[in-house]
Amino acid sequence: MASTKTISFSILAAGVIIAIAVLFTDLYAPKRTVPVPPPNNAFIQGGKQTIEIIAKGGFNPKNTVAKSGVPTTLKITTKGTFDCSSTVSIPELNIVKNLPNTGITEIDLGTREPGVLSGTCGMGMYPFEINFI
Ligand SMILES: [Cu+2]
Repeated sequence: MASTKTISFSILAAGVIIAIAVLFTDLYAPKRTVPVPPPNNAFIQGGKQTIEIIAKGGFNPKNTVAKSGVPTTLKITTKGTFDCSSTVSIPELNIVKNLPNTGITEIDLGTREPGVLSGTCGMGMYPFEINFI
């Protein structure tokens, strides 16, 4: 009977150790390396609109709602971006731009009519959209 108790205790101890290990793994997990854009990534200041997008493993946020009829600059931030989202393509504006691996690139979008402006990475596999309303 003593051995049954010992086994039960061993199982319990193992469970506790696993639980602690899981907890610590979570606590010490590497922090997110992809920078997070502000919740509202399109803002107007002094009559001009700025849209902020982060390019790294795609474009974030993928969908932006912005105002039409306002001169607009697209501000793309790269941070250690070595994938193909370091090239941005906006076909409607005939824009293909190589971004620095780390830095900020401003692209003048002009004053847009209502509608969706689409962009992609250099290879066309990471899409993003700006919906001008
Ligand atoms: Cu791509």
